[in-house]
Amino acid sequence: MTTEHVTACPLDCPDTCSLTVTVDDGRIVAVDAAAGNAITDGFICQKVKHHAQRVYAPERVLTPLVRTGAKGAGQFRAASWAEALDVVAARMTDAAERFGPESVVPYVYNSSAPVLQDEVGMRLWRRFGASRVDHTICAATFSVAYHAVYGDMLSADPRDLLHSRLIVVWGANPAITNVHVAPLITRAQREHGARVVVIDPRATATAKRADLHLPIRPGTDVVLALAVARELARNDLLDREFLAAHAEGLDELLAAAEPFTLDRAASECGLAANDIAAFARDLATIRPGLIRVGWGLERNRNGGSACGAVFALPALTGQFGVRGSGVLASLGNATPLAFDPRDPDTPPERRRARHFNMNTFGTALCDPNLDPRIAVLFVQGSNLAATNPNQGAVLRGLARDDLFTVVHDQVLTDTARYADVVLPATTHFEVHDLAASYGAYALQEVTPVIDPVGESRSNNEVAADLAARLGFDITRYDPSREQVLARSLTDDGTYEGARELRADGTTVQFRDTFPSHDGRRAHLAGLPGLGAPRFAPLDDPHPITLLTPATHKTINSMFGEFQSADPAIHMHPVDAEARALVDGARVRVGNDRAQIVTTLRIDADLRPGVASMPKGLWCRELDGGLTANALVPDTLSDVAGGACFNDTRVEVTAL
Ligand SMILES: Nc1nc2c(c(=O)[nH]1)N[C@H]1C(S)=C(S)[C@@H](COP(=O)(O)OP(=O)(O)OC[C@H]3O[C@@H](n4cnc5c(=O)[nH]c(N)nc54)[C@H](O)[C@@H]3O)O[C@H]1N2
Ligand SMILES: Nc1nc2c(c(=O)[nH]1)N[C@H]1C(S)=C(S)[C@@H](COP(=O)(O)OP(=O)(O)OC[C@H]3O[C@@H](n4cnc5c(=O)[nH]c(N)nc54)[C@H](O)[C@@H]3O)O[C@H]1N2
Ligand code: SF4
Ligand SMILES: [Mo]
Repeated sequence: MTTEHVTACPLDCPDTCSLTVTVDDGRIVAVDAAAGNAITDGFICQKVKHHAQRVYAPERVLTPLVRTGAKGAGQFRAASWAEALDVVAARMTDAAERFGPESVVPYVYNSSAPVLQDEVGMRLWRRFGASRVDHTICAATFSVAYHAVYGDMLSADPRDLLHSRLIVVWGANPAITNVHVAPLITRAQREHGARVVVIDPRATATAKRADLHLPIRPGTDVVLALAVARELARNDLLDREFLAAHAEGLDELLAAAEPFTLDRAASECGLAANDIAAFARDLATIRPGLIRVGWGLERNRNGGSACGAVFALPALTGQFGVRGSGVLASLGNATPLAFDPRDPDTPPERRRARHFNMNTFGTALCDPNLDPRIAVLFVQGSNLAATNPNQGAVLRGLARDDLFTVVHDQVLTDTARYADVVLPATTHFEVHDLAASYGAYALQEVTPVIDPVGESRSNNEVAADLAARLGFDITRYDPSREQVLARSLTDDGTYEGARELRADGTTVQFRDTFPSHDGRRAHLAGLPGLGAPRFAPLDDPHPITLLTPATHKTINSMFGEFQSADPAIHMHPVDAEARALVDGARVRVGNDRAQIVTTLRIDADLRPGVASMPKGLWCRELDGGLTANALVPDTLSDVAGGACFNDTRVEVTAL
């Protein structure tokens, strides 16, 4: 019998589509768009159109597994849940007794899981007294910078792009990463003559259609933003009335901007001075104007000051208060859901635990002097072997004989291959939950459309199973949907209320939503370090900056099971010629951390000095088993300990 079900896509993508899933005889046969969602607007991405292939992929984990071969070899035998959970609970208890509970580390990310899938686990890990892993790998830098300038002010609504006459796309690639925003930009251009400015080192699809493309040198966005601020001030283009009423820190911002003349910015950013001047004029004179800030610019040593300076620009020109104006950032704070992970049973001495930064986790895993050393690692909703910086250290750490690793995942990822015990996880087609969006005003219901595949269990079920084995009062860890929801909703945020969230599509900044700082004022110079950008020494022995942007084939590393992005390195013709390299050549890409071998693609869409490889590759896609992440440094951004993926320097040589 064939049935159709409506659900939502909770994957780590801003769009959060409404889905129609066709099920035949208990199996998913098709996934497509569901009606009634203005953002989804009748289509979904090609990845999720083929999501059934992933649900039934040969890599899908169907039963608990216990390792039989060497770590990393991916050799396992099937085990029962009872056996697997007994072993995990025993290892956790043993580690806690011998080294203290902080020797147990839950590396739990779950950015592609429905929102409530963390609820039971968050309280369990705190009750246990485990170490914590801070979510710094993505958006931490961006978020801290946004908060410093605007506090809790909500993002502009992406649907308002149709009202914009100026659209600035800064360090974002909507045609790939936010596919329902790209057509809104094109419509604004075609139907309303909106002017589009794209600031990106690569000529993305959006950049190619833009009226002005500023192919900025990576990591210099703070210089560009400050030079624009200075230019606005010098040409009397500041909106003094708006600034007096709604902002603080103007003098500080302009003081930080003072050294960055047009000429200096042109030389640091690798842009034409008159393009920078034209951009400044556009910001002041074309209204309403909206800036879509992506995550490309946060991922380097200057990421925080860059985001902070960019976020301040629309305030300088008063681009707020009407539909089609403002900053399109993350809507992650728009959903009135909040769970309180402070379990009332948590003993006071366990309320403070040691924290790890995700971006330096490989080094931590390998560190023999850590006190206590990491003895038990529980990974859930992350494929850190493929997605973390400094992949070499991550893999060395995962290979440690004295480390006991548990991976709860849907498929046998690169990380799972190193596990002692693998636990099979449900997909969002198998659970009842919620999908909260970071790119749209929508909270949607995720409904189970099929039974759990194999013996897979949800995150909340696994946490409850462990709580029971660890001897905790299991009534507090009830994983049923009713109990999880009851514990998760804020007083004023009923689920029904949340679903109606801004259904009229009008969240206009400085009209419906304001900065949460005192007096509801923006803090233009809210971040320390603004104006003191950190640059690489000119004699860097590895002169090429390697970017690793998202691709249309995968969401991070998901879907790599059946459709990998091409692992080739793309390089500008000038750089290839200087190294006597031809298209299709096998090349070595290396720096002090690693050497990897791949194929060269000559690509004039890059700026000279910049190369690109896809993010999210599985290790098996490259001879030698290391991806671009082996080249990525585990240095941190200037605020929030953010990742520096786009601050990778390499040299490329013929093999
Ligand atoms: N198809 C698909 N969609 C996704 C994802 C995916 O993997 N695949 N991932 C999701 C996730 S987790 C995230 S965080 C978002 C990311 O969404 P985006 O931020 O849009 O994606 P990125 O590809 O990381 O980077 C965007 C652009 O930044 C540019 N860039 C790199 N360095 C710099 C710089 O220093 N300055 C400037 N101005 N630009 C720079 C890159 O060339 C790239 O075109 O996408 C989400 N959507
Ligand atoms: N080189 C480079 N690397 C990057 C980036 C970059 O720009 N360049 N970007 C980074 C970014 S933006 C991000 S967000 C990170 C993401 O990094 P990861 O979080 O490692 O992302 P994924 O590879 O998608 O891994 C998520 C895993 O969660 C599993 N999963 C999904 N839903 C569930 C669930 O309900 N339960 C359980 N148990 N498992 C589930 C999936 O099967 C998948 O294996 O990667 C970062 N890595
Ligand atoms: S991954 Fe993004 S674009 Fe694709 S279906 Fe899910 S929400 Fe929509
Ligand atoms: Mo991300």
